[in-house]
Amino acid sequence: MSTELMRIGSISLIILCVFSALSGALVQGRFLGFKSISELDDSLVYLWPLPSSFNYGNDTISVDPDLSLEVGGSGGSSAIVSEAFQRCKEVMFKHSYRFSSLDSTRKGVYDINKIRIVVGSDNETLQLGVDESYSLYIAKENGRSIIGEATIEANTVYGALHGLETFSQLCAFDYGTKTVQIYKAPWYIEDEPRFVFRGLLLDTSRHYLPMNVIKQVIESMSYAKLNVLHWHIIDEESFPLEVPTYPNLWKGAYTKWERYTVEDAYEIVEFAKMRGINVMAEIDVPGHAESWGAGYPDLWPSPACREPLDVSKNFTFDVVSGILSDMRKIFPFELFHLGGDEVNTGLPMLVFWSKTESYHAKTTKPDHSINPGEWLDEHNMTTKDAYQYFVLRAQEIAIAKNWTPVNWEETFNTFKENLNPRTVVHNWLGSGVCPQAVAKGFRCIFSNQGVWYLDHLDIPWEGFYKSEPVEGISDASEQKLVLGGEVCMWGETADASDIQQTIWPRAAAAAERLWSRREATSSENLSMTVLPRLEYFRCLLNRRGVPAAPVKNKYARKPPT
Ligand code: CP6
Repeated sequence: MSTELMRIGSISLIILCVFSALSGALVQGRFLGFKSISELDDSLVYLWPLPSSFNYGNDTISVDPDLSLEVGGSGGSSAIVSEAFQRCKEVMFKHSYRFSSLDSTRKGVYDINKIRIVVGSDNETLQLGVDESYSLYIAKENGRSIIGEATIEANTVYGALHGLETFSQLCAFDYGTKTVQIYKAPWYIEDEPRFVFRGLLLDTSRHYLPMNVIKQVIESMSYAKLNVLHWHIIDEESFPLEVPTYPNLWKGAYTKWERYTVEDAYEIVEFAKMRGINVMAEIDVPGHAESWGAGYPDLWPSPACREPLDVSKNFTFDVVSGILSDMRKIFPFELFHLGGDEVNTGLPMLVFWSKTESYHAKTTKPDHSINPGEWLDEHNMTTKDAYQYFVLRAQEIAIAKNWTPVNWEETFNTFKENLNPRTVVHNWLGSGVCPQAVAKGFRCIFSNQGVWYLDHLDIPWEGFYKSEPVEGISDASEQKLVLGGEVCMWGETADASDIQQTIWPRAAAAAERLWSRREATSSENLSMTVLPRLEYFRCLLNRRGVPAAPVKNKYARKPPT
């Protein structure tokens, strides 16, 4: 596929040269319309996600496989930059190394042999809203760039990482000349994301994911400029994380091999940071925490009723606090997800958390002088009140540890402004909660299950691409409260064997929605303007070793005429 595209590329390059000669040296890339079938491929810019603004020309320039790095600015000497440069070289020249022995005579004749990266600040703090902008200039002979150089300028190392990624996507191996080339040079790109939060959820409770798989997912996220890994570490099914303060918790792991040590978790956070990605950890309380009781059965309201967590005991909140204290040392990101979804305040809670005949019949708790049912009566609470009490108390614990709490939308749907005003409301139901949440001044994250749930295999890439996080919000100040969105890879039906194929390429469709300007992603004609670019990006993932699935079912393709 990639070579095929390259060949089409060289043929249509000739067409472009003629076209460009007629239309002037530089083409304004932002809103190029459809011209004709033969020109179509070349009228597109094969970058994913599309930068916010760019200009290009019609030169083809070659890139030296011995590309060197020159750094400037107070942040240029960071290891984050130099290691990213090495990774970038590796993926760019994967194919050319096979030919480099044939190629010694070509030394010194490449158009680009140096990349200059200038980073304004040496502050490597990676937090929500960190400046991710960059500019990239590639020219072989031009006033703004010295001969034979590509230049990346950014305010932070994280902007520089995005610039390197864009540079690597412009590089294409040409099997004719056996060199890496950049088409349509000179390039002038100024780029920044539309949303500050561009996430992917991984669920390591339903199926354990080995360290190398999590790392490969993080690496591939950086190709699509996603910047938050939402690590749904623990749920009902298993508790794989080591928590030193309560060491029996990871008795809830499936096996002793399917666990993450504290060091493993550090390693994931560090690996992600080196790629400009924050890790937002989650403990989903009180409704998705049954596995906690494997090590501490007292956390269950009764042996027969294992969730939600027992609201009546201080021990429950001691454990929540202990987990958060240990996690605070591992996860520096300001957002922490407290779950709060799918708490059944109906029949099960009424039976087990209320003072009923069946409660007393079904539970025996010799050590427990007060049962949750009596506790509800004593505190004059309904089960719904108890749910709110739990969520708010967990929020207070998280806030006291200097975290901003994120909660699934049921907490907002049920308690509205009783939530702490700093709460970030995380949408998942098809409820249109974001417009309601921002109208009340809450920030929100968009993850509508009907369009952004990767485990829903029936949602096609277009469904992901067309979903708009600020849909239904017209006020500009309210739109600003939408931090962005997140695609969710729940783990019930996918594990290490097929997770990348399930994530990609559809997560990339959402990634462009979250990065690129709204006008650029609002095309009416997705199959002409977006699909070929997404197919190219999927190929790029494959070339880089990521087993992304085909974008589209080709069986339905019309036969060539
Ligand atoms: N686990 C947790 C889940 C889901 C949620 N929370 C979920 C619900 C419905 C669908 C997919 C996933 N598996 N903890 C909801 C946020 Cl369709």
